[in-house]
Amino acid sequence: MRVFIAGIDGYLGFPLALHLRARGHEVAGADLLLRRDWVAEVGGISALPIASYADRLRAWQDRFGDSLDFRIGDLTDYAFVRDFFAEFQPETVVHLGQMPSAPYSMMDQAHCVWTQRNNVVNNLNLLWAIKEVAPDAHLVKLGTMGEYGTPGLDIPEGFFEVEFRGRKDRLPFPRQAGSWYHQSKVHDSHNTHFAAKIWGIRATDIMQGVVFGAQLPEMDADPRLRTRLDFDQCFGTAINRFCCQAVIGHPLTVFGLGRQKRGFLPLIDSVTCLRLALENPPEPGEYRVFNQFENAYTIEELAQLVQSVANEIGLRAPIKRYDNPRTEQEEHYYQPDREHLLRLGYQPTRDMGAVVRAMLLDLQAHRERIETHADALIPDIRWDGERRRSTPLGPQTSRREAQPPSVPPTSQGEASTGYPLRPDGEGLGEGFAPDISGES
Ligand code: USQ
Repeated sequence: MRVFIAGIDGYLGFPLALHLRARGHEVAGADLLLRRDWVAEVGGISALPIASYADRLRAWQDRFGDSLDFRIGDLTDYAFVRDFFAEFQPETVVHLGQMPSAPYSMMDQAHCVWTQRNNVVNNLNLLWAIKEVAPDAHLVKLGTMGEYGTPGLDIPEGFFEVEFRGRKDRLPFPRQAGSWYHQSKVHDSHNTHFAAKIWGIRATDIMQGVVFGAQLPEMDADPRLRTRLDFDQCFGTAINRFCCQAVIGHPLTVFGLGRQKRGFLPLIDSVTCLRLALENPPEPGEYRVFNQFENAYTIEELAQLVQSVANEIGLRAPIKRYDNPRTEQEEHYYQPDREHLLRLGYQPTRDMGAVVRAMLLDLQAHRERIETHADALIPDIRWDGERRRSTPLGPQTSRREAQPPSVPPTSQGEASTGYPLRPDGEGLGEGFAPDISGES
């Protein structure tokens, strides 16, 4: 199958390209390499070294014996997208080419507007290019579980039956996104659904949970084929950040109560699910929604998982609660469905601990990259628009209420959460010293 990947240089895009090519698909893709710039803009760096764009192309040639049609271009430039599609004639378009960070979009007016303009316009361009030059192509659009928010109801896959004043209908499940970035994905969902309706486009909208890890068998042969792994406040996601924190002895930064629940999945599950979606396309005009995650966990559970695996390999990994820079529910009902992908053959990775372990072992060889950018770990972008660094919460306090999370003692027998890192509760930014003995 000819597959076009928008965002082919990204955390998911490049691994997906490798995974598909290794299974015989023909792959092409576009990227403006912006992720590399954004991470630098917020003071971060990929914890695992990644090859340049040119080196990735050389590694691809060495690995597969053919060249990858990977073009640097802007998806908001319609002529670029349309001409590429006209030439390549994709049978599937996988859209991973968007600004993916909630905090980045919350930074200020310019970052909010840029995020929405970029994401909404580039999705519209892909829809128009499919309509105009590749009308039979299937769009696999990366949305996010965050589109649904955290309602007090079970979350179906996109649609639900509603009864209102004696009448019933099947309607899109309400979207209650929690950031300007997540809102951009909601707009995309509406636009994609509409395009399927009016033009007969085939579309799969993937409500993906939080991806973690950087392991994929196809990347093992050559370090130039590796994907990135970020840990900064914007582009590092929870488990990846916790693992990077653990290898440098930084406390795992649980925001607020830590009882926020989200769907999570390892990288390998993400690329496997995307492949299953594209190998099983919907009918023309069908817009379907897949919820894509391995399972739902609280942040506190994940911090504990990282801590216990880290302890097994000799890392301390204390857990610490920080005042939450986000406006989000810290304790809530969360019960999303994920049946569609299981029906297509998805077998979720069950051993999350093994993925965390592999990540920690990998990261240990690159700890100096994290240490030298440790300033990017503590968030200062706040949902209320202020820029102020989060500070550790004292015992039994949170912005919302009392109960500290029930975290078991670490292997050293210390209480592992709920106490300021330093007696004055300060630091962790410029003054952060990784080796803080006796404190958790
Ligand atoms: N969190 C912490 N400590 C941290 C980082 C995060 O407690 O150091 C908490 C956050 O407060 C939040 C949860 O962990 O409650 C998830 O945050 P995250 O940064 O891991 O992920 P999020 O901002 O939700 O966004 C990520 C990706 C985004 C994707 C989304 C899927 O960056 O592209 O759309 O996960 S989902 O979360 O299902 O919406």
